[in-house]
Amino acid sequence: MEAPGAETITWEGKNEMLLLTDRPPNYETPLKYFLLDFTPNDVFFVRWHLSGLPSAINEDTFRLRISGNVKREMALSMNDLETKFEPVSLNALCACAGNARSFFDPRVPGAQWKNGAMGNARWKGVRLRDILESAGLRENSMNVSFNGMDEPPLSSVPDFVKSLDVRHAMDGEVMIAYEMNGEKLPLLNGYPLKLVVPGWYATYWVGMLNEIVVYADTFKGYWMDKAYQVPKAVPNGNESPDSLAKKTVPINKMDIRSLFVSPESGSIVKAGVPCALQGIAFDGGDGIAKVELSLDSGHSWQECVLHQSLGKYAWRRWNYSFVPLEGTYHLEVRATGLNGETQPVHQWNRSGYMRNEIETLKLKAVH
Ligand SMILES: Nc1nc2c(c(=O)[nH]1)N[C@H]1C(S)=C(S)[C@@H](COP(=O)(O)O)O[C@H]1N2
Ligand SMILES: [Mo]
Repeated sequence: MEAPGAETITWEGKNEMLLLTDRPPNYETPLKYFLLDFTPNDVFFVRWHLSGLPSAINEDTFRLRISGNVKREMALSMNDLETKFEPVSLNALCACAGNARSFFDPRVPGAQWKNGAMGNARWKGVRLRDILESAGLRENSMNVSFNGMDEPPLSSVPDFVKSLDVRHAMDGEVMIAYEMNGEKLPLLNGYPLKLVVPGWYATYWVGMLNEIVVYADTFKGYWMDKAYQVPKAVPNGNESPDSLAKKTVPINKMDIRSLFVSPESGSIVKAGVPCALQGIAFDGGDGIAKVELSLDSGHSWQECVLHQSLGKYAWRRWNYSFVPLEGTYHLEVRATGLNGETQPVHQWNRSGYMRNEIETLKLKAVH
């Protein structure tokens, strides 16, 4: 397997990203950008499943269509969305379910992401609820599906369509974003519209969104029923390679995770001089209670300093300073949520999803 991140590319307003694949475009954000509260659009990770992407979209003729089990079918222009509905803003982390997949042991197939398949952004748009209310949901509605303008390269490949339960779609938090960090979305991040599903993995954040369909029954499709499945009712999507879970469910809320951002693992630091460790932590929206660091491979833990919250669906930065003695360090970091959840010491699943095993950072301190 080719090592990910071997090459850097610039394309369509993107800058200095790590290239995983070219067609479809899959680019990873270099870790150093996670020292910022918000991930700049020009280095925000890119993940597409299908290579049939439009190379340009005309904002004047673009329409978002709402159909199916509704009283009034609608075709909304960008101007309709920006002027006829109340604008809302939200800080939220968009994290690929397969982020950090390359660290699973034994290795699993799929895009070999390191930690850069995520980004924190300020999203602006309209509430999905407001759109569905104006279309008028019929009472027996069950599921709502979301489809973008990307297309399969071959008719044998299923189109990328995701769905949510109608109650989730109507919770007032799920939004249709037309801005990201104060600008229009980059084409490669789903211009002109991206579904924002706060606290849920990015597979639901359908980009280039142009079709919403309401169902009176359960939506069925490859990307809900076959792909993005995780072991049922098991914390952290855990299973064992030699006894795979028999029951699976569609992946959903993000589990709790913390990681090191700086310095990078393998760095050499100065003994006797304060070493500033920095990182981030996040969960599915219940909130981070504490982030702790261990200098002795998990025997004892010290609390890190949490930076100010950017909102419950955003990541939370943390830092910790210590004075290393000469020698080798295996540092560990773990987050605990307000809901009591914390990170596992070991974790694995066949598809490499929801990675949140406690991370180790190796440092060498020299005089
Ligand atoms: N239309 C469409 N939306 C999509 C996808 C896709 O392949 N097609 N991939 C999803 C996945 S798996 C992820 S991780 C996020 C990535 O969003 P980004 O490209 O803005 O980083 O988009 C989601 N939305
Ligand atoms: Mo993803």
